[in-house]
Amino acid sequence: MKGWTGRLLRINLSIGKHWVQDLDPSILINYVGGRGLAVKLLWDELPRGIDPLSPLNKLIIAAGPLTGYPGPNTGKLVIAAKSPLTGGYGDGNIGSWASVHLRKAGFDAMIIEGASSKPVYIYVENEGVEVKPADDLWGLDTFTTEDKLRSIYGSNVGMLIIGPAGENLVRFATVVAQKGRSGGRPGMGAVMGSKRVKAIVIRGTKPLPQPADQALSKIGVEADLAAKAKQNYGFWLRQGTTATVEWAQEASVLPTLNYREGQFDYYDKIGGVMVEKSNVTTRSCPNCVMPCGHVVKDLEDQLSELDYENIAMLGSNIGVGNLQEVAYLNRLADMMGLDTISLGSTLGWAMEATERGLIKDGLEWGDYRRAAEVTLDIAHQRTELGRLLGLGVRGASSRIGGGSEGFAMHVKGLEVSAYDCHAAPGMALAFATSPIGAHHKDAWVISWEVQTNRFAYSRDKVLKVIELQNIRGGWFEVMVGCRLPWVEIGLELDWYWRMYKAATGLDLDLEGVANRVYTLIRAYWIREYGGWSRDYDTPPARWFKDPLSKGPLKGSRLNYDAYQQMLTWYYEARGWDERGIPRRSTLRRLGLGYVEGDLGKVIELRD
Ligand code: PTT
Ligand code: SF4
Repeated sequence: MKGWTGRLLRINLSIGKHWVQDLDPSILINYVGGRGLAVKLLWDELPRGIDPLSPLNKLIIAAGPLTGYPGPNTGKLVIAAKSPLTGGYGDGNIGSWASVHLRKAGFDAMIIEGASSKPVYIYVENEGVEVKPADDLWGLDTFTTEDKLRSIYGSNVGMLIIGPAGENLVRFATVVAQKGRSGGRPGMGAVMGSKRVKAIVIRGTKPLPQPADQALSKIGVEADLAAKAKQNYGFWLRQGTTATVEWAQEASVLPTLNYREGQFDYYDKIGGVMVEKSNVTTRSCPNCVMPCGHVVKDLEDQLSELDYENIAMLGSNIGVGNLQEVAYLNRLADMMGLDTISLGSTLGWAMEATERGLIKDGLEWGDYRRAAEVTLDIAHQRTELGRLLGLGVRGASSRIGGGSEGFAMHVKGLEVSAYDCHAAPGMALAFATSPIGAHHKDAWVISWEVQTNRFAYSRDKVLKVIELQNIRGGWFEVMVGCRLPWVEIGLELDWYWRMYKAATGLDLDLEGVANRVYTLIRAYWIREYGGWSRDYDTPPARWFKDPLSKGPLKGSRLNYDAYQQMLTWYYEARGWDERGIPRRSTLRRLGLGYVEGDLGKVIELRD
């Protein structure tokens, strides 16, 4: 195979062995890499119903056929496992030199299985694997851990690290790289922690696999130049994703006070303009043509790398209207290895529960100092409150009850990313049908939606959600490059098809791959949940029940029946029945007939 290394590195910590396996070419063609390869491996290898934090879970680290080659933003990887936060399929997409080094070590993917009895870190240098004691690293934050490992291995390695949150199995612990890249929202850091792996350090010294066409480098360089020539490029370099704060305020979708409102009085104190003024440097993933990591100094004069989601969730959503305070909370999350979206949502939920008298000695809106204390408490699991909130909003609300489920902002257990959907039914559908829970990564339909008829519950909107899911979740997550050149500055998708063809010699069947991957992920959830309900594909109750109380869209809320109609259209277009279960005919058409047996054991399949 051209473009792929065609090899997988498997490390079993329980038996202390590792070995290299060839990847079946038909799997690479049909599932490509990244998320596609990950879900295929998890479906095939995980027994049904395992505890995600047991040694039976497997952590998949997967690159794709363009990873590392010259071209726009090819330095990312997917990290996936059965999620301890949702109980379904979980993944994240992280920028790290580990992606390029993995491929230069000769692998498209790596599986970590079993568990070590003691804290360890893993060092991979080409085929050589060493599992080393990590007693002196265990308990350290991700920044200190990176410094210590760099003092041993130098700068020419890639690293994936967990913080105390991952060690303590916090359900929304992530994996961190480069002191500010964080991936694996649905608890991939906790899965790594359950295996007692503090860090993975990779050094690859081999050439990347031969592409099918030597013109690949030329196409990649031309694509980089085309990105730099885009009209929006200069503005992007100044503000990156943080400009979304002002846009979200204008569109009344900026999550505010636990998604009660879509506008925040102090948005301009935490927005893109403020970030631009405060910026001290910019960071990026490998091979990035348009760096988006805007670094500012926080309250303690330390560096903190900001993106839109961090600002909205640790700012407006919890009532903090000061950039240095937001940056401080963000840095703590990065050091602890906590997902900022889930953290901001959980803190917002706890603030509302405190206000309603459901939590004693909780925390007040806007109190960043208490929010910082609680963040550290969650990461270290010190008190009852920290342990409660470490479960995420679904777990915490089901534990304390009292109606708190009604303001727990999640879908399938994953906290909603930073877009309020009281007046955005298309985005609500995108969150509710995202294959990992309420993440925006699969379909950020909201910018299109607010420019068109945002109040419509139309079939067109449903088809737009699917179109975006297939490109974003079904292409960028399987090829594993960063989608921002396309989304944010308008780089044409054709560049990616050309690069894929030059790397692999194959024409991309986008629809086929995306539908196959989406349907296999759906099958995985059904197998793990032991059935399915439309409620799982329905957004949080708050957006239906509690209208916006102020702003230009005052009174707006979602219509439940109209939403359910959209969901029915969604299922039809995906070839799933009205319960949300893939039809037999769909499974067979997509080459997924092999799941029928397992799926048929938990639910009746229809033709
Ligand atoms: C992503 C999610 C996002 S999406 C953000 S900000 W965003 C939050 N960032 C966090 C952070 O930082 N620290 C922290 N402790 N937790 C964080 N949680 C949140 O994680 C990220 C960028 C961004 S910035 C976005 S939109 C794009 N996401 C991509 C994606 O999902 N797929 C893809 N093919 N390309 C993408 N490009 C962009 O990558 P998750 P990263 Mg992230 C400080 O991982 O789990 O998907 O969650 O990986 O390297 O940090 O890049 O306004
Ligand atoms: Fe990484 Fe941002 Fe560049 Fe994408 S745009 S590759 S997320 S630095």
